[in-house]
Amino acid sequence: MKIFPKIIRCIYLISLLLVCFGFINTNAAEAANQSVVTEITVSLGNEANELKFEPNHLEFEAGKPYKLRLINPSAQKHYFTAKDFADGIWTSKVEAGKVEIKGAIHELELKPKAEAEWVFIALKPGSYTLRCPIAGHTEAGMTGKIAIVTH
Ligand SMILES: [Cu+2]
Repeated sequence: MKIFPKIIRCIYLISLLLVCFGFINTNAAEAANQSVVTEITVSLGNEANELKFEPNHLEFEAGKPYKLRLINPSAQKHYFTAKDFADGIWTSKVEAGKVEIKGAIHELELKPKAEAEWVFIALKPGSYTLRCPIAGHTEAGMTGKIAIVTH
């Protein structure tokens, strides 16, 4: 006769666990929805082989997650160089092709037609310089400004 309440208690505990687990799952989904990643695309050069970043003014909000998509539609390679900016963010990963690189990144080189995604959280407010250091490119105007702002 003692075994029956034990089974009931067991079923009760299991259903309690299932309810808790469902609750945690719902909360995780809500949290993921709230921190929606903002996607921004920057072109390094263009199809006309002009030496410029498009756009050349970027603004990020401190504390927010971003996916910076870098593309190079031109016929020559370019760099995305913004070392102080890179120090002012927390890089989650850089994804290029089938490769994901985790950890701090300071500079990206994009070969013609290449594409990469830089996933990070903007942290340190400030104004940063972006440039392509390939000989002649910075001088020709391949520069930009990046701002991390607070609201
Ligand atoms: Cu360049």
